[in-house]
Amino acid sequence: IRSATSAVSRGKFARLTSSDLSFFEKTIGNEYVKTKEIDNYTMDWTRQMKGGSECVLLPSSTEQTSAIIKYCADKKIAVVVQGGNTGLVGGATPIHDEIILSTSRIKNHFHLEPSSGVLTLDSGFILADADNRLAEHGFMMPLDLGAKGSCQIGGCVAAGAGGIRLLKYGSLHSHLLGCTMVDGKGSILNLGGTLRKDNTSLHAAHLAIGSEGQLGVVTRVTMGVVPRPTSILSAMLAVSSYSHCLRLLSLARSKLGEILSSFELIDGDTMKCVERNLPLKNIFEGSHNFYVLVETHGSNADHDIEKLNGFVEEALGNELAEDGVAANSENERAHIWRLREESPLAAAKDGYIYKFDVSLPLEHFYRLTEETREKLKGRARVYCYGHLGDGNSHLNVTTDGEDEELKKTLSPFVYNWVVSHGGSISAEHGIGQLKRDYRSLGKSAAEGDLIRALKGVFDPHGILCPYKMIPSTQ
Ligand code: S2G
Ligand code: ZN
Repeated sequence: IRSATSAVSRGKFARLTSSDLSFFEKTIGNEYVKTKEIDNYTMDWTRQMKGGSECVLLPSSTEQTSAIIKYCADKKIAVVVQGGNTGLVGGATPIHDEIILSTSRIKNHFHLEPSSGVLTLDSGFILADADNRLAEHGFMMPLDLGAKGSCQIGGCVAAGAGGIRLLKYGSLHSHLLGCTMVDGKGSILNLGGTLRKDNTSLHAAHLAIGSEGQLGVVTRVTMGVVPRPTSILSAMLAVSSYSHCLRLLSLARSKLGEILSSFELIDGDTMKCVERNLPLKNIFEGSHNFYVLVETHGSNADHDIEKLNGFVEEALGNELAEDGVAANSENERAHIWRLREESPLAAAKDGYIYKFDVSLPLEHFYRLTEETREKLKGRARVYCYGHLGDGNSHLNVTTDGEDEELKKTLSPFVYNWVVSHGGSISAEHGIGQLKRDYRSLGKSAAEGDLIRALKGVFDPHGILCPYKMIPSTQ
């Protein structure tokens, strides 16, 4: 277990008392105030960060959440907000003894307006469950990520989740229409609404996206959902060089156009790691330097199959790819995706892991991996997989033991490299505690002042998720 950031001293927050606990029990019911066996809440998904909360609260509504936050603001009790706890930067787990407010039970309201395709749902709905409920009406959630089976829509909004279909459907900013948020004073803010077009004020609901619990607890989300594609096809290509991958991306955009939904990358070392650490076989004979995964979403299978096969044939024909296959069964499509979606699991099994989630201009995207591999030759293994179509690289580094010097030097090296090449130190995973020390890299002082001022408006007592993305105004 590591404290991911430089040691952050505990703020001037109250210590929990028995009268606090009895207030919480009176407000939400004894069984929803947990003080025992709470490791699954105090430890993050990577099992590498753990805090010392003494209690977990599970309110079932916006109103109960408001009563809790009002009380905590009054008593100066620090609170960390948690959805499905699937995050990768320790944003939803405590640093010290912040109490945990889980949105897991806030999942009563779910309303789809079928003619407009506008969905209003409570924040505790798990992404996959929401998507399954939409399927019955021919709709689909516009985002999909590996954690879909346990991440909650409120947490997706608060984390600014990206995932594997952002290329076609856009980010959550393309879909969020409104949200209910309980701010750090316990006030219930109903921001935005259900209209696709409402230009009557600042679009304050969008502040919730990527807010990481700093401004308030998202308890309800209103968003546009998308028509469920009746034709979903996937192909995988084996590629010799990164420049060929980029040319394949251009070819995919021109040949697949509006049906292109995903364009993912797995580099050769990652594929070898997948084959070594998981019972999963590469779909191609022999090893290649890169693998590209392409998915299309459309409404006419014949039309889509013709376009995808045409794309693969042209890629092979003009030698952009060394090998390529369009999956012709659901099993084959699932296998192709497992190779990509289980790359993180394979890397996690490879030793002590340093995970990155960076955005880079496409011309620099793979250079970072090459320079890191060069720098750490013989000392660490370096993997790269990710959403090439979005310019989002998941560089992962593993070592056999815990290399104390690397712990200190790798993140500064990677993050300074990324910022100096016009990139972002966090594409979709956020800042949390893991990247707290680098949050202002490449940012202007004026922007920092504005962000802190906004934090002060929403959370004047600084009780929400302290020690993380936004320095407290206290
Ligand atoms: C991905 C999630 C896991 C990881 O695979 O696209 O966002 O290892 C990641 O970063
Ligand atoms: Zn990702």
